[in-house]
Formats: sequence, C-alpha cells, structure tokens
Amino acid sequence: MSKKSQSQMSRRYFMQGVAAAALTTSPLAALASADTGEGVSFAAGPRPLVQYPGKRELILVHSRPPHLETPFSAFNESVITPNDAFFVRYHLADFPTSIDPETYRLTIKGHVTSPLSLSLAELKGLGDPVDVVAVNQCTGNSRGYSSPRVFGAQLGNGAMGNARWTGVPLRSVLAKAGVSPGAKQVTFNGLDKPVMDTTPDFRKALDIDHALSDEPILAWAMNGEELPFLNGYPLKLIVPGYFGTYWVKHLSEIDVIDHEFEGHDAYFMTKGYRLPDNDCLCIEPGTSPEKTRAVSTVPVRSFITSVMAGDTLPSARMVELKGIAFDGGSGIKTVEVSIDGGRHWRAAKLGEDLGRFSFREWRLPVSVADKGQATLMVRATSNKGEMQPREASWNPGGYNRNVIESTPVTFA
Ligand SMILES: Nc1nc2c(c(=O)[nH]1)N[C@H]1C(S)=C(S)[C@@H](COP(=O)(O)O)O[C@H]1N2
Ligand SMILES: [Mo]
Repeated sequence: MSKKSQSQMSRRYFMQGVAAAALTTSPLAALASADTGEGVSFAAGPRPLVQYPGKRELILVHSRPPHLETPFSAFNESVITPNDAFFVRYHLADFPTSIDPETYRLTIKGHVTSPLSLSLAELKGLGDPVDVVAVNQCTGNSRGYSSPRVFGAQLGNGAMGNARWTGVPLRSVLAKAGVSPGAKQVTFNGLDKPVMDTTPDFRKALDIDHALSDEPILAWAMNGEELPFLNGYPLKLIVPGYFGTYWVKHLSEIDVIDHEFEGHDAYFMTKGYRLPDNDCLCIEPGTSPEKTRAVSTVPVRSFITSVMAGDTLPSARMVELKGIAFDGGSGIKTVEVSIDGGRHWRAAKLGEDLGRFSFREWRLPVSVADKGQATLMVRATSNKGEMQPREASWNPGGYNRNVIESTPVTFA
C-alpha cells in the first residue's frame, strides 16, 4: 500500500471509529487484569482493554479524552515499541479527530524577525531529515504504585515507549524565522483545546538555549511511518531525554517569547508537572513542598520484560532473562540482575546500542537450583553514574518513579 492511500485510509477510519471506540470495551477485558496485575491492586480494579483506530488493544485509563497504556508484554516484543502499541495521553477534551494535511500549517511567531506559516511540504523541504531513537515516557508513568497513593491517573508501567522519530531539527525552523535578541523561552501549542475558557490550554515551554540546541526535533514520522493520529499527527515536538509532557502533539504554534512563560495558559508549566525543588525531588508523604521546579529529564530506569510478576519458571535449568534500560540521555553503562531479592547482583549483557536516548536491551541467563519463591530484581546505572534507588521516594504528583523493580516468581 502506498504511503498516501495508507494515510487516507487511516484518517477516514479514524473519523468513523473514534466515538464508537471510546465507548466500546473489549470482550477480552478479562485478559487485561492478567496483563496489568503486576502485584498492584488499582483502586478502580482491573482495567479493560480498548481498541482505538490505528491501535491494537491497549489498556483503557480513561476515554475522555483518550488515555491509553501499553500492555507491558509489548516491551518484550522488540526494543522499538510498535506504533500500534504506543501509549496515548491527552489532557483536553476538545482534541482533533481529523486533520487535513493539505491545509495544516505550523505557525512560528513572537520574538522573531520573520514570522512563518509553514505547510507540511515546506517543513519537509527545509533540509535533509534527521532522526533519533528516543524514549517517550509520561512523567506519571507507574504513578499507581506510589505509596501512599497520590491523585492523578493510576498508571502502571505502560505509559512509555521507544521509537525512531524523523523530522527537522527545531533549530532549523527557528533559524528560518530568525530569533531576535532577548529571546528567553519558546512555547509550543497543539490543535487540542479546552472545552471551557476556565480550563487552561495545554502549552509547554523550553528555554531558548535548549530550543536552539541540536536535540529537539519536529517529527512527522515514527518508526518509518507517518505519526499515528493519536500520537500527534501530523507533527510532534520530540524532546529527547525529557519527559513526554514536553512532546507537544498535533503541534500548530511555536511562539518565541522574551520572558518566562506565565499566565493562565502556562498552567502545565507553572502549576502542573512540578517536582519538589530539592536534591531528592521528594518530600515526606502527605506534606507540601516549599518550592517546586518544572519536571525535566528522565531518571535512569530498568525493567525485566520477559517475566511477569507471579510467573512460574523451571528450576535447575537455564532461563534467559531479558529486559530494557534507559535514562535521560547519558546512556546505559551497566544493568545488574539479582535472583535473590537483592543480596547478590550479576551484570547482564547489553544489546545493540541504538543511541543514548533509546531503550537498551539487556539479557542474562540464570539458573536457580531450589524450588520455591524468589524475587527477581534489576537495576541500571547510567554513563553519568546515576543508579536506581532501592527505596522509592515520594512526591505529590507521583512523578519520576525509578525505584528498582522487584518481580516475585516461583521456581518449580
Ligand atoms: N497537544 C498535546 N500534546 C501533548 C499532550 C496533550 O495533552 N496535548 N500531553 C503530553 C503528555 S503529558 C504526554 S505523556 C505525551 C504522550 O504522548 P503520546 O500520547 O504520543 O504517547 O504527550 C504530550 N503532548
Ligand atoms: Mo504525561
């Protein structure tokens, strides 16, 4: 199928399907509990699977607007998360359900010498496309495991994914517009809107130096295909190493400003997505932070993907454990695995290096002589020397979780 007909089909399909899909839960709902159990009981009970256009069955977090999690088994399929398995997050109820690529424009305005309105074709013609393999992780990924519990969507570990993003460097577009002296930040807005005036828009800001660095990309392709509609078609801001909240979807407006972003529509920078401003980014549960800072880079993390909590494994036989590790851009130095609840650790073998922002696969064959219960653990250390903590810290948003994961299993 040609690219064109494929995209026409997916758009048509999307418009017809989205309203119905939002209301339909799958007959396979029972399977969701098996896939998301992971040793935690969510207050709302097992979560159903739901199928949206362009997506396989994903875990329904809520439907207005769509908030879908990747079933964890997808991370064991490949180190690149398939487009149809990638999680979906929206904040505002008035989200687009169709976008015409012919009339779509990206506006660049504000503190620039020549404001621009670029078509997709013009954007793609700006220069040779660049690509980066990078993890998009929601800041609240794994929030459902916060103890004591926190407000917000009770997420498991599936609000993350790793893809190859293709587009044009943000700085090329900013250079074309000509950033004026005194520029301080760059703000980003997408085509989704609040339903009521009192609800703030979803807008994000990057400092000017970050925006002009070679890292952020305006991407139109994901894993070699056009962006899935629900992941931000036709253009998404990619901020490698930073949490997904900065990766503005259906990007339509870039505004260069000569001050710190503030006011009603800066809510998701100045009020939401904030962490205690101290060394541990944490506070005593139940207290309030004195000062906060905006969330930023992803802390080092690792998972076992080949074994789920509660699995039974054969004793006295080689079992190859497999998983992923990642951090905010220094890259993974070591991954270590414990099969005895953290008393002893052994280095795993790292897989192919797809770049410092990507998931890194790891593997380790283990053999356990004794039958009975055991706790598998995995911990990663980044190239900048950051290691996952043994104990989870607490913050009111349930953000930045990166505690060493424990997977209880039975050897039989
Ligand atoms: N336009 C727009 N972009 C957005 C959001 C949004 O609500 N609207 N949510 C952000 C958040 S918090 C996350 S975690 C990521 C999720 O990206 P995905 O839906 O493509 O997986 O999108 C980000 N970009
Ligand atoms: Mo998020």
